[in-house]
Amino acid sequence: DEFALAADLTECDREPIHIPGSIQPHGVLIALAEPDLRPVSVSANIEAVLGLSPEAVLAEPLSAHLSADSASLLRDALSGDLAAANPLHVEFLTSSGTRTFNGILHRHDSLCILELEPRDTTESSSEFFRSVRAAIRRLQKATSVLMACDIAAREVRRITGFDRIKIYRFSADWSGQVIAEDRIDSIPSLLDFHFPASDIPAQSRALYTSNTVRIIPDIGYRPSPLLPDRNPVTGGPIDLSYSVLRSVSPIHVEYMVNMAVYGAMSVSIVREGRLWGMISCHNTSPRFVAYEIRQACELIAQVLTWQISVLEEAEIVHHSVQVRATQNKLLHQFGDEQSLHGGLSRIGDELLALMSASGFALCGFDNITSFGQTPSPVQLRDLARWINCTQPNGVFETDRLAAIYDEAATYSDITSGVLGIPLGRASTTLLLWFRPEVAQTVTWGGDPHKPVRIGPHGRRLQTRASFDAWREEVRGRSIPWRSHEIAAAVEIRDLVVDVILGKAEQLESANR
Ligand code: BLA
Repeated sequence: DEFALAADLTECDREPIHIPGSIQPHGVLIALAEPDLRPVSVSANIEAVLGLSPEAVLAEPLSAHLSADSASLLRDALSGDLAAANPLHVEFLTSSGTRTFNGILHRHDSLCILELEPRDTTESSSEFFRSVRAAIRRLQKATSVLMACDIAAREVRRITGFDRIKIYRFSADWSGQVIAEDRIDSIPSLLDFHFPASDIPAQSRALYTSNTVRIIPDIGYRPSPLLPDRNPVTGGPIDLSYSVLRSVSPIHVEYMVNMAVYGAMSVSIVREGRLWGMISCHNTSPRFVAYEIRQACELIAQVLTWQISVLEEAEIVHHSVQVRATQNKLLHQFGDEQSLHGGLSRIGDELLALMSASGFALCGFDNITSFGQTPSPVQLRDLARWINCTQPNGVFETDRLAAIYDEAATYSDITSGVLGIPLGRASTTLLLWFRPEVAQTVTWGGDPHKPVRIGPHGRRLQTRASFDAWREEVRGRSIPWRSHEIAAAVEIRDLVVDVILGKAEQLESANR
């Protein structure tokens, strides 16, 4: 059974979260077969919400329960651009009169799925539009990725009213970090908090890449089962990948309860088809936000994605300008400096800053220059010799040296990451940059002594335990070298070679 499978935390990736067989009960789900829109499955709570028994709904075409306008609205939506039609105002005829819902309609796996949610009528649409426009304007003023994320967090909080908004960013290995936050004072901060990839398992990330907004209005809900949970076209369970009411993994519910979060929403940030991050919203009490507001948040996430793309490009351009400046400085320094080692030492700070490195070394055959945090000269010589054997002539790059080079185990905290560039094809001289272990540079903001009630699935489902798991995972690992950084290191090497050649020519002509 699914729950037992989910309960084994080593199998997180295998929980089939897209076919839970149930929904969250703040709305009603009706699965319809085309072309006559005959209901084939309905959530059990339809009885409590609409006073209609599931059997009665399953017995007739849906139009029997809708106003004439709603029935034609539904037909029009299905023959046109479905996604653009949502939300549909659906009028349901019940024994106690007409009830209007936000109808959210999609087609998937040979079925039409209609989900009915409460409507929000508190704000006028022009007011709302103004508010969203203001958010987008502010976002467009951001001048860095972090600033854009800060603004997005603030604007999403303003529009939704959640207690705490976090922007998570995924790393290349799918672990993640909270990089921006906006919150009320009484809820703890999770800013800078890191978590392991397994906290948001692979199948969840895949789902969040295609279905980008989800809401859990009340963590304490009782799931409402689909009757029956069977897709008559495929013979399998009903696939809720694109549903807005899909029941949430019980494992994740426990995680939220352990965090004292009782209402949540999250919006994916998808950049070039890859999940870049998430806007995650928490509330200490249950909270529902209407579909229109979720759409606005989706729009904000979209604008944020564009801003991130533009600003990341700009950051790379800015970096290459800095590379150029460092090169010029290097050239200048060498004008009145006889030795390569001396010249490099003079621009040590730039060489480190440019590569976000903590140490640098130039390891020649019988001469080593180093500055910042590096292994000892003896260790450096051994390391250079080893790199020259393992990777002769090429760029050597790792974010976890000790995993491939045993000797580094004793100093892996300060030099988990190494970037090595040989001076030339026939040269054993190496330019080496070092980065520290990433866990060393991060501190945990939460209170480890705060008592927490441990749920049926144990301690692992707590932010503190999950932070510890992340620390274990990244032991001996640095922040990886990015391609534009490696390119910059190669450019610095090329310049160093030019300088050496220039000096050689000068010497030659002086000797002639
Ligand atoms: C989903 N886990 C998630 C989501 C987040 C996290 C953000 C997306 C759903 C949402 O928006 O709430 C993780 N949330 C965090 C973390 C923090 C946070 C780390 O606020 C820290 C501040 N989760 C686990 C383990 C498993 C697991 C060990 O920690 C594996 C069994 C599973 N997480 C899990 C699953 C989902 C999930 C299955 C998908 C939930 C769903 O959509 O049904």
